[in-house]
Amino acid sequence: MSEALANLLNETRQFPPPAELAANANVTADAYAEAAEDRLAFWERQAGRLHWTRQWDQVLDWSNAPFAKWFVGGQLNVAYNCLDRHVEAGRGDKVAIHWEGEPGDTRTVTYADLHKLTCQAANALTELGVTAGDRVAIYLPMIPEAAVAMLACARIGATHSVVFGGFSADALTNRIQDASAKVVITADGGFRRGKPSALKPTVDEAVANCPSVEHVLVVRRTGEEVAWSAKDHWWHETVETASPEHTAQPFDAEHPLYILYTSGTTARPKGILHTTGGYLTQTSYTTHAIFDLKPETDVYWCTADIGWVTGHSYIVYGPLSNGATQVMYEGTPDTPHKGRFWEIVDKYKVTLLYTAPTLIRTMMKWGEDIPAGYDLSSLRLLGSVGEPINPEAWIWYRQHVGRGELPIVDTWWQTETGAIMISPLPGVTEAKPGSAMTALPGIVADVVDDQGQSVPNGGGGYLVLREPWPSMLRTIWGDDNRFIETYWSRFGAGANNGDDWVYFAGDGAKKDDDGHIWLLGRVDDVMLVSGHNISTTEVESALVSHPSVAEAAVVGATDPTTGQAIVAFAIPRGSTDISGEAGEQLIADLRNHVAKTLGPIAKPRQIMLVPELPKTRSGKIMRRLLRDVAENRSLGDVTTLQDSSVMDLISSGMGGGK
Ligand code: 6R9
Repeated sequence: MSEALANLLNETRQFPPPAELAANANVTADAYAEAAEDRLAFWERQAGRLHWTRQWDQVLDWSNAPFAKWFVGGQLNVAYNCLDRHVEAGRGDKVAIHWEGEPGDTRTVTYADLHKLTCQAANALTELGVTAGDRVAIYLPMIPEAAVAMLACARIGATHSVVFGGFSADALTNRIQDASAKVVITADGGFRRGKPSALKPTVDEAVANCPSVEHVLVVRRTGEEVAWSAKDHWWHETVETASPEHTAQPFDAEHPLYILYTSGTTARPKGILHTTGGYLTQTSYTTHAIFDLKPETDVYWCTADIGWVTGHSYIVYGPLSNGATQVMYEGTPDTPHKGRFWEIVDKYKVTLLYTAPTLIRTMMKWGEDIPAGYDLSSLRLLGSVGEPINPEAWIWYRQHVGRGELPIVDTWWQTETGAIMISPLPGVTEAKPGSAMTALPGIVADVVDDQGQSVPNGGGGYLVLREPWPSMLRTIWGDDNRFIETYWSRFGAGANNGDDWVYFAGDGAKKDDDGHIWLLGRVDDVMLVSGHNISTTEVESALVSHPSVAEAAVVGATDPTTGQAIVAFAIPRGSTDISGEAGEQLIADLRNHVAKTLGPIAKPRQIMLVPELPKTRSGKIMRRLLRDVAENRSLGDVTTLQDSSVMDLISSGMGGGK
């Protein structure tokens, strides 16, 4: 890229924290000052929130950068921290998980229940020959056993690799093979969109090509018929009959906790490796600080899937290490009706809700009458993660879910960072809609230009992290070179540019006039139009700020005159008329609206009105596929697509185009 990303959007609204929340917040502005004074001492204090069986000798060993070691010499058990210590403190009867199955069946799982099941699963895995350092693949629906399986691995020091329940046999095979997993934990299936959706046949297909797999543990969830082989064991016959007595052994702070493959919109998936002490320290601290979690009174709900890093850090490790009560939901937001999420908030009196922009934009499309039909007065804080949240979606979320008064924490982070890195603090920050605002205490983020120079306020470029952080990835499983090349070779020491190692996040960002950070999407998605870099996020936000648009995706398509031209795909809001002439008129209005909002350079060459957008299973728009459509190419790899029929709808040109 020859110049910094264009800096077009001018959003000036700002919302201070509610006074009561600010007065009682878990974390105040002092945290920034404390961390600035001594970053390592700050993290050392956060590590002290956990139970260690051996104190560390050194907070950070960065002598072999970019390979970090945090809390060197310290020992702890992650499952002990998430379960035993709460039970030992007399909180065994506290609800850990209010589980809601898609068909409406429910389970109430207390900390004592979760502890017992995890001990049983730890014994069963040990019985099957799993020892510390072995890898276990987990391919489960959103049922409590998913958390149990992860915690049981952590308890015995096995490294888990959770694979999204929606991934194909090929994707599962590659991931099992890459990590040489010894055991797979799965289920007959789960419920999705009102129907049982089988998982076991996919595992059977994968395991046939994975000689490393010795055993398959199968949870019975749907009760559907499954094929059976000598490697298979029913969970209820193996785990639920095992001894509930199990003493957690401590593991080294740098013991591998899990591998998680990034969805990878391009190329071969990367097995991101996270370890024990630093990861738990930062996931635990951020849950406490950013969600202001009060374990005695809050009911927390993160709507992510366990197969995504958000499910790892903010369903399992962060909330459970804090002793939270949370909701876990198996299904989709529109089964059996479009009010399902709000019904759940109402039913369990959810106080802290953490979801994704894609969900919020979908709710916008369905209309505000739906949340208005439920009592959402229990909510006190809202969170967002996964993509840049467009200012209008932010405002809608605050207005129609947050009664026009709740704080929103827009949390930027990645599978690689393990935990939240940039976010408002809910009792401190005056939030701006669409901005993740400020690096957390103890985190050093910056925006740099092509040369790696920090840009001044008002400038745009690449998001980088200048100092190592506790929950950082340690490497790419089995590929240290790729780890260095992907994240550490663009700027700083790895690019032979200075002594300091600089982490390249792959996201475009800008600093506004106050120095607050705005994420602009993946660098690969930036468009180069007549020599100007334009961010897809900003054009999308301009489109979403039009009252007739619920969601938009923008790509740069090759253009003979401008190099790239902006092509937009827009989903109209619920009642919008897009037939014939009305559709043509809307398209013309939208092009002018973007030109007026951002300037003529950002006016899309073409806008297509579509019913849906292609998304990954974690809800991110797959712009790569839309580029294929915009450039009339046949579609590339669609394996990570949530719903492959979406592309047929788009390609068939529903709603027409210009
Ligand atoms: C947690 C997660 C990481 C990528 C990241 C960025 C995008 C996530 C965001 C955000 C803007 C936010 N992203 N949160 N962009 N604002 N609040 O999503 O991990 O699946 O690895 O994706 O998601 O582009 O680089 P992961």
